Formats: sequence, structure tokens, C-alpha cells
Amino acid sequence: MDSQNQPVRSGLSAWAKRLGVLGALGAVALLSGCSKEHWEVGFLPPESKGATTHTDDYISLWNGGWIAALIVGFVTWGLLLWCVVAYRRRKHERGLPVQLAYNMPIEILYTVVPIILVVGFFFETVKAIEQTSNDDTPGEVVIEVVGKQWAWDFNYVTEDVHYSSTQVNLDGTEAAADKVPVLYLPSNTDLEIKLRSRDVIHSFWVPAFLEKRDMIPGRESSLHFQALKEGKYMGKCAELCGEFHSEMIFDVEVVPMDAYIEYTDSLREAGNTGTLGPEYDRTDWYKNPHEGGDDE
Ligand SMILES: [Cu+2]
Repeated sequence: MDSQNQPVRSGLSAWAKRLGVLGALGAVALLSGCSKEHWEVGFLPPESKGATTHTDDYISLWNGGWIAALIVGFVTWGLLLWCVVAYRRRKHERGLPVQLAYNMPIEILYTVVPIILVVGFFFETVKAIEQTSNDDTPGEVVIEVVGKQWAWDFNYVTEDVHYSSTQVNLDGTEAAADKVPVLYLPSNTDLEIKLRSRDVIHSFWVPAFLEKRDMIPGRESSLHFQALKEGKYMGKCAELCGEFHSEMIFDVEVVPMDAYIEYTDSLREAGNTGTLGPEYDRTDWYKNPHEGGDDE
């Protein structure tokens, strides 16, 4: 057996070269197409930076988690590689190497560092949740977003007007983009976005806002935040909700308050007064749970 073992080729230099080439290739693949903006937000959507009163908290939790994990990773990979190289079997050696165990300082390190990490992650997560998911600042403007197979109704509750949409037929042409329903949000205003569904479970997701909420028939959930950066964002349903789930998309326009008022006034002038209530729900099994559907 031993005679078949080829001795390690002369020294470390060949291995170092191979590792160097691999590392360089990996770095090129990793870094190509990545700009400073991508790094700053930890490869979350670049437009998420400063988009709402919550996004920066999410980004720093995300980046902090990655930085801690990478530090642990580099130390671990470094130690592994060092062991592989320093304790490799030399040309003249036969049999098993000297077996080592019970290194007290290392074992204490193994125990203490993970505890510090877990406690750190826990408190950083609680802090972020307090500032984001648990935010229930009363909305100066209340908007109800209603999901339905496969489109959206937007009830501008404070202004008592509504906008109703139908499914966007994504036919591969640019024209489809003009038919995407648009949700208008006034900037720098306390928003309460109420979410509900008319039929099956949908999910409200504006990727740039870094928040996603399921819309469950018979239950109301909500998001409270301020949109800080004016502009257009993409939104979509993030819960597989049937055949045309992929066409259940919308846009968000964050505009100054006067432009928002102008828009809701235009809805009123078009006759879209009042809000679209549960009378348009397709199913009401949750109101009579014993007549079909699951009890809660
Ligand atoms: Cu959906």
C-alpha cells in the first residue's frame, strides 16, 4: 500500500500556486459586476438603502450577521488549511500521525465564542425587530391593500377613495408594463398599510422595502413605516396563489404629499369614491368555519 502513495510534490510552492490561481479565479467571478452600492447593502436590492424608516435597520442586521459569520469562517478556514499543511504526512513518514486531544484553551474558545455569537445575534435581532416589525406608529395616512386572484385593490382609506386593478397580461411586449397597477405612497409620512385577501393566501412584497407580509383570508395584518425616498419600486405577490400568480404584480410610486393628494383627488373625480369592502371577497368560509374550510 505504502509504496503506491506518491510523495507530496516538492514543497509548498506548487500548492501555493494552485491555491493562488483558484483564489484569483474565484475572486474575479465573485467581484465581476458588483459595485460599491451592492456591497453597501450586502447584495440586497441597492435601492433599499434609505427607502423606508426600516430598511437601514434590516441592512445593518444583515451585514453585521455576515461580517460576524465571515470572521468566524476565515479563522476556521485558516486553521483548517494550516493544519492540513503543517501536519500533512511527510515523505519519510509511515502510519498514523501522533494523535492529539484535550487542548483546554482551544476547547474554551470553542465554547465561549459561539455563546457570545448566539447572544449577540439574539439581541441584535430583537433590537431590529423592535424598530421594524413591531413598529405600530399610528398611520397619518391609512391605505388598505387587498390581494385577489390575480390583482390588487388599493383602498386609500384616509382619503376615502379606491383603485381597483385587473390581472396584468404579461404577453412579452413592452405595452404590458403600462397596465401594471400602481400603489401611490406619500413620502415622509407615517403610513399604515393594512393587508387582507379576498380569496386565497397572497403575500405583499416590495423587495426594495425589505419587508414581506402574508395576506390571509379572514385576517388582517399591517405594515407601519415611512417611505423616505421618492421614486418607483416594483412589487409582487410572494405567495404561490394559483395559475397566474406570476402576473400578480404592481408598482409603487413614492411621491411628495401634494402629488399624492392630487392623485387621490383624480380618483375621486373619476368616481372612485369610497372603499371596496369585503362584499367583493370571493370566499367567506372563514366567517362560517363549520360550513367548509378549516377551523382556526
Ligand atoms: Cu397572490
